[in-house]
Amino acid sequence: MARLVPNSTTDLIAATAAAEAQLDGEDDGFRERLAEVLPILHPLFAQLYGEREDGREALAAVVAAAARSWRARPTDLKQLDARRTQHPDWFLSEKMLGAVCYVDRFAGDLAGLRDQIPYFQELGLTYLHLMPLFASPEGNNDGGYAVSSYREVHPRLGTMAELALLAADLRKAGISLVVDFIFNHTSNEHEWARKAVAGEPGYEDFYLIFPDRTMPDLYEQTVREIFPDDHPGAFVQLPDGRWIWATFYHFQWDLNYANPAVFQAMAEEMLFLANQGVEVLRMDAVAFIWKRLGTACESLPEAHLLLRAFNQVLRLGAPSVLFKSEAIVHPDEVIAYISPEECQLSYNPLQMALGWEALATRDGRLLQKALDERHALPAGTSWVNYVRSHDDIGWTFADEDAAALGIDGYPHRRFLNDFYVGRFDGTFSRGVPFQENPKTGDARVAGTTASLAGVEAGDAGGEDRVILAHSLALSTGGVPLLYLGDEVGQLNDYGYRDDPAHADDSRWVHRPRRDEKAYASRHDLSTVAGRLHSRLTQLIETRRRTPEFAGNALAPFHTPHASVVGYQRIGSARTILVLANVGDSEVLIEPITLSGFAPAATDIVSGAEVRLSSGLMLPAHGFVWLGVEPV
Ligand code: OTU
Repeated sequence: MARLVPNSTTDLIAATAAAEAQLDGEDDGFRERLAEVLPILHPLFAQLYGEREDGREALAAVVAAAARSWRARPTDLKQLDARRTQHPDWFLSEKMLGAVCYVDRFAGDLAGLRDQIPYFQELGLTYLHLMPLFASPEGNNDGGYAVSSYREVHPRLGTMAELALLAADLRKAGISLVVDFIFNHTSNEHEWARKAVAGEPGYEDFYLIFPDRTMPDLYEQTVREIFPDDHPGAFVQLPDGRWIWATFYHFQWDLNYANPAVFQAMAEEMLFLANQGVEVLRMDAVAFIWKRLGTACESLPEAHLLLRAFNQVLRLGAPSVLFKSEAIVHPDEVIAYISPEECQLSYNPLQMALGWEALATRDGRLLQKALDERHALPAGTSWVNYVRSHDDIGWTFADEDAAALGIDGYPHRRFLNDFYVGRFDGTFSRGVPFQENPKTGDARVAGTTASLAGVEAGDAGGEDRVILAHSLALSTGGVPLLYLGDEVGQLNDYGYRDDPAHADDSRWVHRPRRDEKAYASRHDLSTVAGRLHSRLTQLIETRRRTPEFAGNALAPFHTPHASVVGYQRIGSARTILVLANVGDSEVLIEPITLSGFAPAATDIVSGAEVRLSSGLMLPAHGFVWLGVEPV
């Protein structure tokens, strides 16, 4: 064995030879890509694994795996690779629309999901995130986020062959399949986990196992508790008395990426999924993948190096696949994962949380500040904007942004938690607390969009708030992502409390099964489902025919009203001006505020003419998407 040496030609020659052995004379562009990728991948490996004897072997093995995977890659996927290389900005189109669902909760199994493709087309979806569908332990498995095999679909849902067929069918329908790459941890039932615990050579070092509390105690001086309801700290004890790193549930064991064999093994799983037709990998819990004593063990520089290295492996073996970052952390950290070389897509947890913050406070200033100062992204990348996900809502805004508006972050978060879990007098929200930590006062909120927005409580503004929240996700830029069920106003499902596998995880309150009745009445305007569905689909259709909504670029637009959020999507021929009122009373936007635009404007949702010279009345929880021209 030899060490990786920065700039060493011997390393490059060894890696190239390993690839050649797999290519066996075939190419299809692989060699050209290898020539571009190796000078990037090799230094990344040297930085990550330079101290280890086996780093160099892992590099050669990874490159060989990519070559093998490329040879096995189905022709239609190679054609997709070629198309996407020609149009790398495909995901920035105004026609992009995403949705997310659990296979079992929405459609029973993969076959049932396939039957929903006509509905997905009716909605106009181009991106479908299926929640984790891999083999996982029985009982609580964190909604599938504890993976026992990345190569097996959970038998209850179907088979890997069915998943590949589904991916192809979705692709034919213009929909990109997105699945999670849960790469921070595996379940305790994964083959690697069993072998690691048994001390099988080659696997002892796949996880972080310590003989006693010495190291865990040291680490725990600086790491956060993520799921304190499950276990304190970041470690759990094994039956033999040793301690293993488990950031999330006790059955989710963190992988040890300081071991190059772990990178190699996971790169192979990633390439495998890419060849099933997965077009976007949602990179779960990216912030946690590297640990160093004395730090928070979150968002360390190596986490970025790892993502870059994984990305290069994809460039070799499955060039069209994109990464979506799941970092629900401080906005400075979220943005650091977004670049063409790292994650091309990212959840926008700040906009999501501040949309809710604005609705609770009836004050849009913190959201406006985020749109003004924290929305811009590098070229070739995009936000995924959403109203809520399968997870809790955490108040991840920057304290310094709040302070600039005279808001103290800590009590503000407490207020928001109280408001959304229904502990605040006069609240319209029916949420449930998630992972309340009495030690830190930290908590997060669970609930469906309709329940959090006031529909469940029967609040008069409930439906308007649901639409207003979606208007934000559909108009600020990037890929909008719907949680299926929200478009028909599904309410909280308290039944999770009776299911032993779910009772301790309140996020199940907002993961209801598909409500057949609500879907059946989606065209009936006398129902909540019908009204929400009709208003929402009208916005979706408007977005799709409005090229100004492509990409992420947004210019602020300020009014003198604290409850009004404003921004412009500037196109080549005209501008779309969006104004939204998060308050409970109507607001008149004065003519002077709008005097920079020609008096004749169009409400692009209804098609109505609007005379800006008379000012503009925004109803409570109301908004407009206006086609305007500068004077
Ligand atoms: C993710 O979320 C998933 O989205 C969750 O559903 C999983 O439970 C978890 O990882 C473990 O796989 O703590 O409450 O960014 O907020 O990664 C959600 C930090 C979570 C975490 C996030 C995590």
